[in-house]
Amino acid sequence: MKFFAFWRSLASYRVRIALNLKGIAYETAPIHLVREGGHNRRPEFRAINPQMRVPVLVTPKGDVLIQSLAIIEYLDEIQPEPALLPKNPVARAKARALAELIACDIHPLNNIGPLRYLKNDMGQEQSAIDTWYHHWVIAGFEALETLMGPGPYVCGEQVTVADLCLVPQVYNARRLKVPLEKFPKIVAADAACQALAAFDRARPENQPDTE
Ligand SMILES: N[C@@H](CCC(=O)N[C@@H](CS)C(=O)NCC(=O)O)C(=O)O
Repeated sequence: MKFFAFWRSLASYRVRIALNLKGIAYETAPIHLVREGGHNRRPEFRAINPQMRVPVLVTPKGDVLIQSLAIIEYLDEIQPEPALLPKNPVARAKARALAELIACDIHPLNNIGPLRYLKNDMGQEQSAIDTWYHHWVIAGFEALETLMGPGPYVCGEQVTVADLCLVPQVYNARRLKVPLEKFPKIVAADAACQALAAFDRARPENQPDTE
């Protein structure tokens, strides 16, 4: 598999964890999201993903897959073990809900493209952008912390797609200095995941394009 990604992209990080958990071999093709306005905006990458975002996974047959949650479900279907969704339909819906809380409701508000737009096109000061970032992460984490059970992982005993979304989001929150003391369950689930080799290998600092 060929994996277009950026070392500190949260959506790429989610898919890397899934690839590692499943033991699926892949080759990273780094796409720098910052240099020269973002290499994701170059015509050659736009031809691969018209959305100009990472991650993109290209299968051995040449199918081009975008959107981290769709890619993770694809990986779960071609390589069912270890399962990233519980078997029980209600538990499945809950795992998907917590994954989406992070991936659909927190992450898009603090993604590099929208933040760059706030700064460059809307003339916002960096301090206002930082306030915006913290506000949406904290609002999402407050809800998540309330919804989470006792652990050790986001949805209990099984590592699910929700953990694949949580760990990158916590990494980013720490990088941007969001205080996490109010979120003991989130911090504990992150630590439980980090203890697993598949999560460790997926860390941004362990990637070939890390800086
Ligand atoms: N919903 C998408 C989000 C993908 C996404 O926004 N990726 C970011 C990096 S985490 C990106 O490529 N941003 C480039 C930009 O916004 O210009 C997914 O889950 O794959």
